[in-house]
Amino acid sequence: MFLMEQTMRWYGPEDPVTLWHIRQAGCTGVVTALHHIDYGDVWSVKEIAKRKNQIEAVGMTWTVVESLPVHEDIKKQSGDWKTYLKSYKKNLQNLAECGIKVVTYNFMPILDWLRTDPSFPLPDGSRTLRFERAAFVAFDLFLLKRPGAEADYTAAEIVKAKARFDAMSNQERRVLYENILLGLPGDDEPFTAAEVLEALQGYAKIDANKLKKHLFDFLQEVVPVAEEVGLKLAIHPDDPPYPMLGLPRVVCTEQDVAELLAAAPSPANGLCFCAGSYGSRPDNDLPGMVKRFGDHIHFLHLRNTKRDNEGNFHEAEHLGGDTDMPAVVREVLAIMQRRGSSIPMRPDHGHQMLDDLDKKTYPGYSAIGRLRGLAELRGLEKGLAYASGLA
Ligand code: CS2
Ligand code: MN
Repeated sequence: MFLMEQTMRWYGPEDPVTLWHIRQAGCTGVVTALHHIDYGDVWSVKEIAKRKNQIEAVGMTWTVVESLPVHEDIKKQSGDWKTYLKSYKKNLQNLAECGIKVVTYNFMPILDWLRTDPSFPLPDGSRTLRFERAAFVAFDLFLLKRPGAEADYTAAEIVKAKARFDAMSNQERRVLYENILLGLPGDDEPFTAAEVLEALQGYAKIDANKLKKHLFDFLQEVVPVAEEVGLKLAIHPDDPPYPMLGLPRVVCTEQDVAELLAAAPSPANGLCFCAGSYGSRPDNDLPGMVKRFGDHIHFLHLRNTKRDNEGNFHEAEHLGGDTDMPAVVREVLAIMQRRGSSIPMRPDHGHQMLDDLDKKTYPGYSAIGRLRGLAELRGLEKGLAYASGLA
């Protein structure tokens, strides 16, 4: 019987959640990246091996690289993109040489995930990440002051955002601003408004079709390299999965996934199936997607979200929220038995709870909250396996 391989993300030696904590949570694998290396630069075999040894010294394996970032120039096909493409391929070769099997990346322009509040209080006193539509619209219109932003919202949304903004103190406005521009996970320096507007300008002529074409071109270049060196690529979906700040987002729906898989057919062209990201859209059928894309799923982020009908959502308990997690895990179990191998899984984020509340970790990457998620997911999986006669 094949069960999911349990992993957690580790941000490296600076992470307050240590490798020993991850091991004590029951993980056999670690998901990490060389966060100290600038985007687009080469990860040398020496640096990769050093990190791998640190993980193995604690009795775990470096199971997945998350992320090997794609340089903005590749997404825009501008500037030095051909040089960055070469470095990307070199990185795949170096990682494979060190025995890494799965590499996660995303193709979101400029920003990675985006929330308005990384520490939204829940009724039980724990905290979670939340996206509030009116606060986000207020940020776009009145804090960032993005030229032309009004055209992206309805009149009713603008009125609501204005009321929300007017009721905020200066301190609340500053906090909202910083929350939204937290930048990439693992990066403490928020962008300035001027930097964001300039970066957005770089995408002024890139619509969804063009960005898709750039993604497909990228895949046609890197998938054969991954296949040759025995690596699996795993693209993370866009989060939230729709256009933001006038930027196109092209990995949001089942249709997007079908197209990107068809653009470079190969088992190496795969997915990081993030239930949290896909699940924040009501039109994505998650168990169905797992079933249909099973052969291409090389990494799982199991996380739940709770949506409302105003476009807000928060990260719910792993077994709560809108996604039918038992149905997702049941499909994952079926795929693993069919493929005859385990798929690595991490609980993605967790709530801040108990002692987490007094600690500063990367947003979403608390120790106890993730441990709770992981423990519930592994219990669910074992239970389903027993019930279906697998165990
Ligand atoms: C992650 C993403 O913390 C998170 O939300 O799921 O940041 C993910 O690591 C990247 O998008 C993958 O490239
Ligand atoms: Mn994710």
